[in-house]
Amino acid sequence: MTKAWLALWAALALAGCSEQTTAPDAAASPSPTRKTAAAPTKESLSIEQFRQGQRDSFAQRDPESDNVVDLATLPPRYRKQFKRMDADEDQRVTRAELEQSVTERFALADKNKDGVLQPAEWK
Ligand SMILES: [Ca+2]
Ligand SMILES: [Ca+2]
Repeated sequence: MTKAWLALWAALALAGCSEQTTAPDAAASPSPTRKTAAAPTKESLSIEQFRQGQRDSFAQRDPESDNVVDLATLPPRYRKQFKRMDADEDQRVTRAELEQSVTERFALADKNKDGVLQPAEWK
């Protein structure tokens, strides 16, 4: 799961401006679906998806499930990702720090404040 996510992130980051910035809209769907926030497309991420991805990643790095990930135990390529979450810089990322970081990072990245991250927004 984590690998898949990282691969997705990497792919999207590398892809940069993808062609599919516009979602084919409504017209084709006859069902009266209630529209809330911008519907996440295949390439965009809702806060829930974003959070879930980060939680999955955290869980995989926390095999003993004590809700703490020690940066020293991480392979270097993950260390950078987790270091950004380490608000008090004690070289450990707690579950609380993860949740806080996820919320902040999503808000920062969601430039048009539609509650969804489009590929162009997380570059
Ligand atoms: Ca910490
Ligand atoms: Ca957005």
